[in-house]
Amino acid sequence: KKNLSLLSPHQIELGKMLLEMGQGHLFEHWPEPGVDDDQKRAFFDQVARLNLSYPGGLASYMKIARELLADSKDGRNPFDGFTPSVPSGESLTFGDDNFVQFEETGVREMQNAAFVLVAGGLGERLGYNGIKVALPRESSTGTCFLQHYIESILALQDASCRLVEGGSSKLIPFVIMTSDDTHARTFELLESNSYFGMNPTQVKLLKQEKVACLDDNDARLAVDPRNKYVIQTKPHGHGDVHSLLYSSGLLNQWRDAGLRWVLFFQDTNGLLFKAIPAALGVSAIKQYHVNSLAVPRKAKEAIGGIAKLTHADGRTMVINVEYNQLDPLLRATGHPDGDVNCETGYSPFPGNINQLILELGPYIEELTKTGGAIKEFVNPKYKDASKTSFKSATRLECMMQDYPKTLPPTARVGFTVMDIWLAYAPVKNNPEDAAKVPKGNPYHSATSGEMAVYRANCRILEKAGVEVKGGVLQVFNEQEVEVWPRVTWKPSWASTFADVRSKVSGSCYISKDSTLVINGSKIFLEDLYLDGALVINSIEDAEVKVGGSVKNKGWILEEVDYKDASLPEEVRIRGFRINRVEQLEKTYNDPGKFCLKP
Ligand code: UGB
Repeated sequence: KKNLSLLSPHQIELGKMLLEMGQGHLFEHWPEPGVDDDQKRAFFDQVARLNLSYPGGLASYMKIARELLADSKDGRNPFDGFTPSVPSGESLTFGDDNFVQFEETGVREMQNAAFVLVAGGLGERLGYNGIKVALPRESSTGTCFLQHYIESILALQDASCRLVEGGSSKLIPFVIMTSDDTHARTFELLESNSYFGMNPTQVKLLKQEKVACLDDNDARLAVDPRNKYVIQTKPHGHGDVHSLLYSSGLLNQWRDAGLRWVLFFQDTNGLLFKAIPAALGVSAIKQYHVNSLAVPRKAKEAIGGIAKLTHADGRTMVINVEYNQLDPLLRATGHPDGDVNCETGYSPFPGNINQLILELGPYIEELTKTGGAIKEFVNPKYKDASKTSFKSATRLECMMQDYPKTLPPTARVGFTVMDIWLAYAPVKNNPEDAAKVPKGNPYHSATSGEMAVYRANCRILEKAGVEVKGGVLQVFNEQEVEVWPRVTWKPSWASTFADVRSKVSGSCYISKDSTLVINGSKIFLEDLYLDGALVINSIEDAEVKVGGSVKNKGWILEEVDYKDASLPEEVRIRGFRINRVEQLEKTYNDPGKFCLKP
């Protein structure tokens, strides 16, 4: 009470709220006025921030925390009363007529889309020191994830404009959710690279705040061990994206601008944009309010399973069951073996890759009711079986894919299953953990992520009629991966399978150790025989026909030791580097038509 004179009326209100919520311990050590006054004020600044950034404020946070902590202590799980079954969704096969149709519809709809990248996570499992979106997606060109994402969105923007008759050149909005851990470095990466060609007005960074940590089952707020005037905080999870979008006012702006779709995606999936046009086509044709992208899932793989949950009272929902919850849920509902593969060699539950497509109108309607609050969970690590104290402070968390949990039964919630090789290759695990992944399960490492890009590009070329040699098994960082020719192209070269088909003709061949870098949009491969490395750079107005026979020593993959500290971290985590021994590189910087035929 003696310290009240230091505080503004708003701070006094916040103090009262904390006392009423049983948080008196936060002030117990406070000395007389005149000592540490600035720190006391800073404490209330932090309380005000925590209060403002949580839907319903801190009081609501503590109330929900007590309920969830009590449930956790009693061993009650969020799926109590629900029985899981395998849901039915749209299943697409790359390249067939159906797929091509969905892609075309998707590209048309891009004019009405906004993209949201959740990139607030530090990627503790990967253990990389930088931000994950700055990692190269592949090391042949060194293009980082963020550049690839931006160029993919720009390519879709242009493609949509070309396809829609009289289409206006609408700029697709791009939001990046950052956190204190990633914000400054993400901004810096954009600024120092001129936003990778995107108009800076298209890009908005929304920073998520951390939430207060909790010391016990009464949700007593944890004091930071390093500073008694600071409440300890931890990340709240990717589910924050919904409340941030809502409070930013962007959703209404997008609706007023005539947009219809919001596409959410994660930080390190180098294949994702190969799946996006078709997935948006599914949303549009099936009129899904919510469409989650999925791939066949290996049992125990660290991706959530999409399940239909039916409650004893008749309620049903199609929702992600997170990977750590799927096994216990199955065991508790009559599946004694838990999360196991079925006769297909995969889990019967499709794997959630956390690419969500939401229809904007119903999304706004829902958020108007919820403020963007997402059903949370708590995962305390208890000291012992009495479940009364924690090993370290815990906090509430939320996931963006839990958005459908509050939707009414009338909501159209669906999902779209795509081939793994086409749609999903995240970079999440460090080399040691990746090497321990059970045989046959995906590594989700920098090594597998890069190899998957080459494999997907080669397979797509094969489908378009190119003869490609490859698929040789090789071990890097103790992970056995398929090695294909290092084929990369700019998103402006092809956003869809139809684009690839229109750029490849005649009889083309690529040998197994070749590299092909297509760095331009109007490059046409015709009767090309490639056995080596070929790099073609061209400006937008140069049309280049590439054929004939290209033979040279090429670019060689050299194994490196991930423990070799003399190498950059980006290289070490892959277990290989590229030795550019010899290549044919041609650059076309003038407008016109050209023919390369060595
Ligand atoms: N992220 C944030 O932006 N803020 C945060 O506070 C935390 C994360 P992880 P996770 O598809 O591979 C998810 O850590 O959470 C961003 C799904 O829950 O890579 O273990 C972060 O930057 C799971 O169902 O993954 O698992 C990153 O972009 C499954 O689908 C994203 O959120 C799995 O991803 C995901 O964070 C998957």
